[in-house]
Amino acid sequence: MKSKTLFELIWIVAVLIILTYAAVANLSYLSTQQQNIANPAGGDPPGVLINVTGYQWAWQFTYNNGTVMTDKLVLVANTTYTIVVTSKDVIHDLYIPQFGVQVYAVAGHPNKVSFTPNKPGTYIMECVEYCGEFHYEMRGEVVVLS
Ligand SMILES: [Cu+2]
Repeated sequence: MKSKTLFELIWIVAVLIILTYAAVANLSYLSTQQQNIANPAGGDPPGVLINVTGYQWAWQFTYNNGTVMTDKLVLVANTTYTIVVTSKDVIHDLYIPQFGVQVYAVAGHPNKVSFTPNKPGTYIMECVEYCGEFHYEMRGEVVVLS
């Protein structure tokens, strides 16, 4: 065997060892990271549950007591809420900038986010994922009562 061929074989084996190590390390790490941040592991979601459905082109908020509101979310200050966000059609993205809340609305994949508003007032919310002709109408207000 020529030394050039031997060198190439060693080089190929070394690269294969490095790539195999990287693949195994990545896969074992990823297997521990299956939940995303919006769906923390374990336990009941904290606070009051509100179901949120995005559709072309509005947001619908359904409270525990059956009350349904469109493009308006009314909350009470210093209460913890968990919103469960989904979509009836295309992907939307609920954004409440002053709360630091942004969550994708994906049909068949409810995403949860918990937050506790602590300052009464009126805030804006909007869809920040282009979702069709009247995307710009998917905006509303969040009213936080004292
Ligand atoms: Cu939208």
